[in-house]
Amino acid sequence: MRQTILQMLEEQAGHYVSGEEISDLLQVSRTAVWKQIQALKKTGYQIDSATGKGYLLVERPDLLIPWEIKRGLATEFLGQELLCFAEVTSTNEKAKEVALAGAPEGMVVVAEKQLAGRGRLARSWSSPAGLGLWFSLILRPPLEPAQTPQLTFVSAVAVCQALRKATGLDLRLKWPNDLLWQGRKVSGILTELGAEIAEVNYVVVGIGLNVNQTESDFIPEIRERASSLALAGGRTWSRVSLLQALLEEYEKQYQLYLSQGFGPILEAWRELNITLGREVTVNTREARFVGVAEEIDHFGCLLVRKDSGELVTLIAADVSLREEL
Ligand code: BT5
Repeated sequence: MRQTILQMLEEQAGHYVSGEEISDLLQVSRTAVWKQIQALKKTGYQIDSATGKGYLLVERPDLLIPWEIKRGLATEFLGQELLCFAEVTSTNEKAKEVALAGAPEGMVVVAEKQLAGRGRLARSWSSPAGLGLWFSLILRPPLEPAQTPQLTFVSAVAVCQALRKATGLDLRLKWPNDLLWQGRKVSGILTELGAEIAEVNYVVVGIGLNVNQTESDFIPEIRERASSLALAGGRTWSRVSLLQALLEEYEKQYQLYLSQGFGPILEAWRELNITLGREVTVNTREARFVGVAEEIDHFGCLLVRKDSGELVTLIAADVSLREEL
């Protein structure tokens, strides 16, 4: 009922819709309509009510709810099914749970706030309420498990392209999964796999994006190294519009990858990255060394040339660009 009312108000954008018209269409009392309008206002919709005229939709809230996200979302399958939470431990955890229970490819889990957002290697990901996008995609790609690291690049390219187009900001990628603005981290991606030895069951791609944080919204531990689109652009952004842009671009890049392979993705990644050709400091679980980031191989591994001339292949590591130190 609430959605129908919103739809009616939206169709008459700029004009009042009478309570009578709504109650006639819905076959409910005027009081019932009034109650629904109050509920919508409480959710954050700005609706003006004028005696004798009816109701006017003034402004929609930037809320991560299915009705808002799906409105005008131009994807075939990605995000057409949504699970939205005000609060969740981690959208990746939720997504894995529902993927195991049979959720379809393309389902997206979104939260306003994560209580235990995660990065790689059990690190934590700060996800305060209402300021960013914290969401996970469920994919069921026809891939072998060994190919799935390539999806991190599909994701990185999709996120970077979508946000560059939507904001006009010069956002760049750092191997393997960081989106940076002027050297500061704006977004991170956590890809998790559920697979048999020869077959992928599901892939969950978790994306965290800082949108409207000011400097003081960041916890002290990351304040120096993190940024948000608001800080970068000097204005706030609609999270709903950004999420739509991200899902649309992601679907496009994912389909390109499935039909044409890793080549075009890697090419796009090369264009957007700031790691290759640079002197880097590498931290792995076992070692720390300096070298030059020379190339990305077909599995997404980074090849780093040490000063000794030895070429090291990195599957997972933290890489900092020398200028950052
Ligand atoms: C990542 O890990 O960058 C992957 C982050 C993925 C987060 C999403 S949110 C939706 C989904 N659900 C989850 O639970 N996770 C995914 P990593 O490369 O390991 O970077 C983690 C490091 O980034 C931390 O150790 C901090 O130093 C820093 N960090 C934490 N929160 C941050 C934030 N909001 N912005 C920038 N940096 C942050």
